[in-house]
Amino acid sequence: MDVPLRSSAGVPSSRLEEILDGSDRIEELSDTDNEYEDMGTATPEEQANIEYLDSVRIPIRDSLKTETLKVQDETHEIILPYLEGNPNDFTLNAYGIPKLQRERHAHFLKKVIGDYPPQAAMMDASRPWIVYWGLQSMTALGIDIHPYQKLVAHTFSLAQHPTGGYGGGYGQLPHLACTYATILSLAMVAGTATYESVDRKTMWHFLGRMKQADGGFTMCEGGEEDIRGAFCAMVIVSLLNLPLDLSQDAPARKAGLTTFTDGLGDWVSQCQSWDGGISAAPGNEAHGAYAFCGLGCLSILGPPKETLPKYLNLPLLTHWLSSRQCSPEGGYNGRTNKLVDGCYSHWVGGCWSLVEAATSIPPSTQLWNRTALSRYILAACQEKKGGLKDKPGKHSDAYHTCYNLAGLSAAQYKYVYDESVNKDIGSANLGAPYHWKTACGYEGENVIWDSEDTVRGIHPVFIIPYRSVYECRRYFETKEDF
Ligand code: FPP
Ligand code: K
Ligand code: ZN
Repeated sequence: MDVPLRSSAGVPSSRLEEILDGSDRIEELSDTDNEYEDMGTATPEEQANIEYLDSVRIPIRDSLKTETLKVQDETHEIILPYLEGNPNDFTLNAYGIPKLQRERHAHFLKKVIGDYPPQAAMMDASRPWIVYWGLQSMTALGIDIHPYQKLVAHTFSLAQHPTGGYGGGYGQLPHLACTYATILSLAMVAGTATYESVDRKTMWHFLGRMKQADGGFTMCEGGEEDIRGAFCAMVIVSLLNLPLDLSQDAPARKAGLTTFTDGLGDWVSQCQSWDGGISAAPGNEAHGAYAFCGLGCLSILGPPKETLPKYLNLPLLTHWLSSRQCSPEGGYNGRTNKLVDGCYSHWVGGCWSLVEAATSIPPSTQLWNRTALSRYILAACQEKKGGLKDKPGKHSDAYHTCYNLAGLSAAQYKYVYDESVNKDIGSANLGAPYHWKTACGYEGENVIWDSEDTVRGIHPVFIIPYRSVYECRRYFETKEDF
């Protein structure tokens, strides 16, 4: 169907009705438009808001009445007031958009990293994640995390398992997700003693035990094999500069595999679904979080220009990714017919720099709307008490704070892959991801943030600061094997 890309203005109402399937939403849309036209006294900022909202009200409607459509409509109703006005009474920037509420978020993050009451015991196995999300959010806001260095190194030294890898805490079995969040946290706080606290040899054995005969990785011994495992394993092997050879006790050796990377690209390839997205494991439903894991894994296996087109159908993936941006909300959803959520600002928004590094899409091509995403994050996902969240009506948490801020960075900066970056490191063993840099911050007419609302640049594959990534790898490149 030929759907107008701009507002309902100028579209005959019979045509609109046809497009909107005669639902009561038509009345609402045209009423709202009339309201705007009648106002006449809008400030320039209000006028810009009105024009923006008009431009994203794309009335694509499913004619089938379902529960999905109902919650979708309810979600619009909850979110629109935050895009149209300022219900939180936040300070506004020069574009009439809530400023990044730095002090509120800093206050929230201090509590995230601090002590927990006894009721938090149920989250114990997620402790490495909470530390990672907290520290990464702080660095994105430019908060110095050095005061936490010793505490973080000590916390994780207790969670290291004698057989290799990290669990959620002392005595817990090692798990790839815990190990991933731990290594990223340790890389962020950095320092020789921190780096040296990692037992690379037992880590190498642990990762060897996760490698499967079909090329993928399980999350823990006897656990599920999915694309998180493929990504987490590559992040760890690469950052710690571990030998690529599988240990002799690795079960995948019995199937003839000899390295961590054997069969991995093909395994990721099988995770691309019929609609172009990427799923947790071959045959499953595509999801934004897994799309990022798949692209991240391939971007560590080699330069994105080589590995992405080799293992993925990129035009189909690009279509699927761009279909994740929700209208009129402006943020992303994680999968087809589901709701917008601030964490997908990163899981989907963060995919673009990896995809762009693999294709020759001219910079003028707008594959996604950075303005709309930033608006969603700043206007709808900031919690008054601090922290960022899924959507209005939800509470803020460390996870959504981390990934909203990472998504904001993806909207605000152009990250590029450039072989001439860090010529001294990354020449061997999964060295591709050490050649990224920030080309520029976005500016011009699509910018709706003040310079004070910009977050720090973030390494687009590892989602920690560039410096943390490069220093860590540089340190471990001085090691011969173990
Ligand atoms: C669905 O939740 C969410 C998933 C199926 C994926 C969750 C995975 C991650 C967040 C990423 C893991 C990444 C690493 C690196 C370990 P839902 O049904 O509640 O949400 P939805 O409706 O938005 O799909
Ligand atoms: K969700
Ligand atoms: Zn979420």
